[in-house]
Amino acid sequence: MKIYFAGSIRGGRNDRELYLKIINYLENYGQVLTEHIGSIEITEKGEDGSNDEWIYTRDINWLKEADVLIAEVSTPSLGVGYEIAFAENLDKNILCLFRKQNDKKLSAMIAGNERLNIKNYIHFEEATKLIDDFFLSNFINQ
Ligand code: 6K6
Repeated sequence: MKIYFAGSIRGGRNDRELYLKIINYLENYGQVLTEHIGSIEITEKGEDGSNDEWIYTRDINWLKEADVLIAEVSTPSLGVGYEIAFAENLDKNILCLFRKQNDKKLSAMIAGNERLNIKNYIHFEEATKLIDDFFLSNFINQ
């Protein structure tokens, strides 16, 4: 199982530690192609001298290769939104995890799409249960 995990980078890194925990949990189910999303070395500023064209090409190739896309969508990110639309067009299985906080609302362009599997949670433990349910219903119970 190849898993593409998507989480905000230039959209803001406030949830980075949560991404890392989710990535570690996802490794129970397969290979996470995008482990770096949880890395403390990747900041929203991009001071690592990254080459955008190289990153885009690599990430699109990984998306094509992936069996599933798990997107943490609580921090709004153009890149994550793009990846969700791209994966939808490739007919990938998609799980979007949205952490409920105050009255922040998910973009209608994600929340209103019936083809996306959008799940709300508050604590990390609930997210792990949602991940279990996703893999059970899409791959194990078939
Ligand atoms: C370092 C500092 C800034 O950027 C970097 C390295 N950049 C990226 N490396 C790997 N994946 C990236 C990078 N920038 C965006 N992505 C992809 O887009 C990831 O797969 C994320 O899921 C998503 C984040 O998009 P933004 O718009 O929040 O950056």
